[in-house]
Amino acid sequence: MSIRNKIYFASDFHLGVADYKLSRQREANVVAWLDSIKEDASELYLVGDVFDFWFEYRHAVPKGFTRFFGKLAELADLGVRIIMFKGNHDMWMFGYLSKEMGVEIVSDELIIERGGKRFYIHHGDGLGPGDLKYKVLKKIFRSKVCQWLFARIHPNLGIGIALAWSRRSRIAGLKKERFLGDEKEWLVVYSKEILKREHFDYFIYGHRHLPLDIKLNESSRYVNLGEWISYFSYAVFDAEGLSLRYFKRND
Ligand SMILES: [Mn+2]
Repeated sequence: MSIRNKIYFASDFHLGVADYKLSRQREANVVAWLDSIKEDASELYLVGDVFDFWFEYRHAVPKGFTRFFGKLAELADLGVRIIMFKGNHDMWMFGYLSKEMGVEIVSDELIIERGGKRFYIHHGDGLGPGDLKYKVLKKIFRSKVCQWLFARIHPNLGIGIALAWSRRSRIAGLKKERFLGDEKEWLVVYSKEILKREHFDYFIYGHRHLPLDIKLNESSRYVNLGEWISYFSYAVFDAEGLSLRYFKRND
């Protein structure tokens, strides 16, 4: 009988980019990682942009990701609680993953308390100063009417357009992000704003595509989960606290 005493966090696998072959390699890394945590994980938080594009139609879902889904289902069946956040690339999850494997879907932020610590978790899109263009787009993307209209387009065309759009994004270039400094890192700014009103021990985000572990004050940290094209980064919380790690396959 294994002891499930660790909580894992990862984000931005962007399954689907940059092409089929690269995506399958990345998927294999993700699956190896999931396999390595399946015995001691109590909870798994996938903090957005797991897919480079995902849209659920009433009776159809995008092709691919079979090994990922298989491993995720295995974890779910073993009793690991799986929580998936909507990212800016894959916010169109409407219940398929919940029905198939009990995955809990989070639309925006999630506040949890574990081991006496308070966590603020969010994919990280549309927060903090700037990026007005995306903030408007997010309203459109999240609108029920627009989603209904998009679902009326034949999937071959709809998914085709979405993939073409998605592959013009930052991550598709496979380039590493650079740290901007505390004042310009918008999720640092955003977290510090929240701390003025409310205490959190940990702020956990994805979206930035850069693994970060930044001290915000004496008792708060901002951890960015990075991405899985260059870093294979994730965070784990256990009796030792929260730490940012890098997965290395040993096969
Ligand atoms: Mn992303």
